[in-house]
Amino acid sequence: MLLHVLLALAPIVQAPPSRALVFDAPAKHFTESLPIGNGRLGAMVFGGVERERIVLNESTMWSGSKQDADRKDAHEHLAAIREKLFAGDGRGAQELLQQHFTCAGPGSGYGNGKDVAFGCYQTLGELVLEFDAGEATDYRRTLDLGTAQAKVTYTQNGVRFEREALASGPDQVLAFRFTASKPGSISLRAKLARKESSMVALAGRDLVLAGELASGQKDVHGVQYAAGLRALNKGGARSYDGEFVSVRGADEVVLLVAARTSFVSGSDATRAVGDLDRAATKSWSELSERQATDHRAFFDRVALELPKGASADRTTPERLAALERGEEDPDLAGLLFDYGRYLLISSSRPNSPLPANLQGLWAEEYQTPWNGDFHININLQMNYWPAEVAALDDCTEPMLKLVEGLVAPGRKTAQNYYGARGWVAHVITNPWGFTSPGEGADWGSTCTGGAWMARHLWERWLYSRDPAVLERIYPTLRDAALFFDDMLVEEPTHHWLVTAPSNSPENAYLDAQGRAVNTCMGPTIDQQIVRELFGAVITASEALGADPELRAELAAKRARLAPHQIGKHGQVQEWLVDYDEAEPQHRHVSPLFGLYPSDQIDPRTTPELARAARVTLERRGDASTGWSLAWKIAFWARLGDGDRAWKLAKLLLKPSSASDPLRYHGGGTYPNLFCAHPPFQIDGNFGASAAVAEMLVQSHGAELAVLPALPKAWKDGRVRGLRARGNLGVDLAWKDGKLTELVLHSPTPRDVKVRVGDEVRVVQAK
Ligand code: FUC
Repeated sequence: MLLHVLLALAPIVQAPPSRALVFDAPAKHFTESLPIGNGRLGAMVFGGVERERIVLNESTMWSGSKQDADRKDAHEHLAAIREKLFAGDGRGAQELLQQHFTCAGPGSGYGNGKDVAFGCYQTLGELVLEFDAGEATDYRRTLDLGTAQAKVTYTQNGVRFEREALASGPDQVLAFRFTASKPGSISLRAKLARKESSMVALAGRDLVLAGELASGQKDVHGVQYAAGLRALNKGGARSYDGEFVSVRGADEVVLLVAARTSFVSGSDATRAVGDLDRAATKSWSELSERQATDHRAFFDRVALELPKGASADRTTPERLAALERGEEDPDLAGLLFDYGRYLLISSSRPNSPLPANLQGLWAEEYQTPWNGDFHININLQMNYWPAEVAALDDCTEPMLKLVEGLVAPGRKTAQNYYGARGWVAHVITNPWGFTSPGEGADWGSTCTGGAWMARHLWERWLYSRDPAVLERIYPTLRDAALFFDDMLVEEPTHHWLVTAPSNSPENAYLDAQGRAVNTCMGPTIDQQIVRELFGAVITASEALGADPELRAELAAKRARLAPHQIGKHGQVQEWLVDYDEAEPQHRHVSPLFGLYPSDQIDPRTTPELARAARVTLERRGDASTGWSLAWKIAFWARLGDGDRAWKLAKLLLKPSSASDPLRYHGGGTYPNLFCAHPPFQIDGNFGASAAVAEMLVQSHGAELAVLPALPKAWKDGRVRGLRARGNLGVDLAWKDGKLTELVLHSPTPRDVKVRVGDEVRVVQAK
C-alpha cells in the first residue's frame, strides 16, 4: 500500500507558538506562583501588589553530608534471606531484611531527613518586597515560556507599574526590574530572609544573607551558602535600614540577587558578590537579552502546535477549569509539553551542579517533601524522560554526572550487601552519593535503581550515535551489569535467574496467608531492567571490541533470566509467582516498565504481552497520583491508543488546589501547572512532556512510528524539532488526523523505515 505523504522538500518553517502562563491575580500559594530558573538559581514570583514574596532557590542548598550508611555485615545475612525466599516465606525474608539488610542509621529519616546525614533540599530563602499601599486595577501576571521572563503589571493611583523577573544563565543572577509610566513613582523596601541558619549583614552596598546548613554528623561542616542583594536605582534616593534596602521616588529600580554555596567550591560570599559586580556592569536590556537568547537556544529547538479551544486566551486557571467542564482545548497539552521543556531547561542545564530534583529546583520548604531528593525507583528517571526526544540531550549532563558519581560508593554497597562486583544503588540517593538500601525494607530494597538510571546513559548513545558518548558510558554500564552478573541467583522452581532480595517498587503482594508482603525475588521490573542492561552492555562491548568473555557470560545469563509471564487475570505478572496485589490500583505500574520506557512489550513484536499490558492498565484503573498519570499516558501512547492517552492527560490536567482540601486528593495540576502528586512533585510535568512526544513520534523499534497515538480531538497540528533514536530530527504536520508533511533530518543522508498507521515506507533523511 502506498503511503499518502507529501514529503516536503524544504524543512517545515514554523514560528514557535507563543505560550504563556497567565493570571489576573497575585499568587496566594506557592503553587500559583511563577517559576524561573537558570539551572542553578531559581525563583518563584508571587506578584503581590503591596507585599511581594519571591521564593529563592539554589540547587545545591542541601543539608546533610557524605556518610557511610552501609551495614558492613549485611552480606552475611544474604544466604538466609534467600533461603526464606526460596521456601516461599517472603514475610520471614522481609523481617530479616528489616533487621540486617536496610541502611545503617536513620537513612532518609522516612522523608524527614533535614537534620540527619542524608539531608534535605531546602529553600535559599525569600526576597521580600514592600511597596506603597493602594488599590490595584488591571492586574496581570504572566510567564512567557519563550523568553523565560515573568511579568507583573497593574495600575495604581493612575500610574501603570511593571515588574519583570528573570534568571540569567550567562550572568548567573536573578534580576528584577521595576518601572512605571510616570517618572519618580518607584518606591520599595527589599530584604533577603531565611528562617533557619542565617544571618544578614550589610557588606559594602549589598545585603548579604549567609549561613551553614546542618550536616547531620558531629564535627562535620554542612553546606555554607551566601546570597547577596544589590539595588540599582535610576533617580530617587537609596538608603539602608537594618535588614532592608529602601529606594524612594525612583524612575526605575533593578534588584540583583546572586547566591553561591560551598557545595561546588568555597568562599561563597566573595563569589556571590563577584556575580553581583559583574551583572551590575550591564544595562537591563543587555541582561535581559543575554538571558533570553541563552534560553531560546534551548527552548526554540522544538515547536508544537495543536488546535486551540475556545478558552485559549483566558487565564491559565480558567483554561484548566474549562477543560474539566469538558471544553476541548488540545493546545493545553501543547502548553504542558512546552512547560515540561521549560522546567527542564530552567532546572537542569549542561553546567548545573545537580540534576532536577523532586521539585526541579523550586522549593519553599526547609523540610521539603521526601527531602526533595533523587528517588530512583522512577522519579529521577521520569524527570529526564523528555530530554532526548525534546532535543534537550545536553540538559541530561548533571544527571549523567550524578549517576557516574554513584559508581564509587555503589561499589562498596555491592560488596557490603551482596559480596558482588560492580556497583548498585537502591531507591533513594542524594548529592552525597547515598547508595545503601532505604531504612524501610518495605520500600527501600529495590536493587535496580542504579541500573534503571544507567539506561539513560544508554539512551544518550541510542539517540546521539556519538562514539565519544559510547566510550564515556561503557564503564558505568558494564559495572552496573557486573553487579547483576554476580548477584543473580537461580530460583528453585523454574531454575531461572532472578534478583533476590528485591521489591516491585513500593507495591506489596498478598502471600498464601493473605498478608501483604513487599520482599520478593525476581519482580518483573527487575528482570526487565537487567535484560535491557545486559543487552546494552553486550551491544556496546561488541561495538567497542571490549570484554569478549564478559559479553559471552552476560549473553548466557540473559537467556536464563525469568521471562515475562501472563497472570491469572490476563495481566503482565508483577511477581515471579502470580500473587495478587495488596493494592491493585497501586501508583507504580512496574511490570509495564517493559512497555515504557523500555520496549520489551510492544503491540507489533509481542502482541500477546501488549494485550496483557492493557489488562494491567485496566486493573490499575485510570486515576492516580500525578507522575503515575503521566506514566499511563505514555503507556497508552505505546499501545497506540491516542484517545485514551488524551483522556488520561485530561485527568492529569484536572485542577488541583493546595488551599482547598477538597481538591487536594489525587493527582492533577496546580494553577501554575506544577504537577500535583499531591503535593507538588515535578516528575509528572516531565513525564507529561515525554508522553505527549510519544503520542506524536516513537523510535524504539525497527521503524520510526509517526503519529502512532494521535487523539481524534488533535485534528490538525504540526511539530518541528523532535528527536528520534539514530540521530534523527523529525518535523511533521497533519490535517484531519492524516499526516501531510514529514521531513527527517540526519547528518548524513540515509533511508529510514517509517510507519504511519498500517503502512510502512522508506523515507530518506537528509
Ligand atoms: C516514590 C513514589 C512516591 C513518591 C516518592 C517521592 O517512592 O512511590 O509516590 O513519588 O517517590
